[in-house]
Amino acid sequence: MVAELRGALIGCGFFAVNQMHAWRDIAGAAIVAICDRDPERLKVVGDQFGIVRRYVDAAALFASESLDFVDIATTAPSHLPLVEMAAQNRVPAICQKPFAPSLADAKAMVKACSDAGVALMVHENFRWQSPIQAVRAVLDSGDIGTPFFGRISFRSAYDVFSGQPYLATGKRFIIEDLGIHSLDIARFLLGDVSTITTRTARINPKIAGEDVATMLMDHKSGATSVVDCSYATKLAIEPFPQTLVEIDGSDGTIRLEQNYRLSVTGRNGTAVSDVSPPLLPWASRPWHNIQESVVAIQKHWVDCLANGTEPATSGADNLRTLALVEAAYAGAASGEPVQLDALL
Ligand code: NAD
Ligand code: 89Y
Repeated sequence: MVAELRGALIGCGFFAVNQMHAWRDIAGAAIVAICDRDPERLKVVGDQFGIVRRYVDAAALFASESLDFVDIATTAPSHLPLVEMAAQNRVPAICQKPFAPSLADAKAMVKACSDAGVALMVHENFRWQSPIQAVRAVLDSGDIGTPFFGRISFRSAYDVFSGQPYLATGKRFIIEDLGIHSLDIARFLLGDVSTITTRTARINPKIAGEDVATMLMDHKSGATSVVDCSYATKLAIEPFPQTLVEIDGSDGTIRLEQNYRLSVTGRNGTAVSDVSPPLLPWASRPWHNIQESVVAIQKHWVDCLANGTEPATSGADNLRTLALVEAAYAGAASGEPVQLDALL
């Protein structure tokens, strides 16, 4: 029998609870220690998941534990020091999104892990949602031919501030927090981007950052996409946290619509299917779509460590998604299109 990988979780906040549930579902890895600088969060998560080895200081965690990986679930400002600490201790690391507050920090993390010869994966989980994987599978089947247009859309009025109050206070909001997933999905479905043009707005007067963003992208493949996201869109049926997708190809179309309805028109006519994610035993609606993707990406990490392969959302890959975020903010400020290659 292959020994279980010994992991530690750093950051026991709002979202980390999903990661802890997911680790319990995954064979081949277990969380043996946890760390949070807030003793209350350490106790809540430690008690809930029966983890006795607890640390308020990440340096003490690395000094005392023998680890096969660390799962960093803190917010972005702490990612650089924590990933660098993992690299210094030769421990492979998963790092939550947004990878970093700046592309320079992200590049430093990629370099630190590469120099240390340890794997680094960004927990960019939205592309692992089963409805998004279903869209990718249709593209791979060739049924709609060559894609020339895409729309990745996330529009909602869900109150994300009650669970994540820090989202209301930062100068940057929707592109960095949520649009980052949509931009990554656009890359996943249509490939890398050469140019992005962005418009933003703040509709909710109680928050500091932008809550609406519309981005037009030129993909290197020749396809054009629109990535639009909003937390100021009040709809008859609240779709949170569904990403809707439209792709037009030379031979047909894909539509991922509300309620996980997938409609594919291809060479052989139209097929409609329900691609709803399963409701895992520990999951709760409407978060179950995201929760299932957490299991999928963490399984992928375990497979990559076992096989020595690079994660799909490695640190190096995620530089291209984070560059889109930086370019979107720069373009929103200037009103001009921004070239991506100059940033990378
Ligand atoms: P949170 O503030 O609830 O939790 C973060 C925790 O990290 C806190 O308990 C804090 O005390 C701890 N922490 C911060 N710095 C630390 C350090 N240096 N050492 C030890 N502990 C430290 O935040 P959250 O809402 O759980 O979000 C965490 C991250 O997860 C964010 O980057 C957020 O964008 C991301 N997130 C991802 C998804 C997703 O689907 N991938 C969903 C929600 C949130
Ligand atoms: O933080 C965000 C994320 O990554 O997914 C949804 C979210 O929790 C709120 O926008």
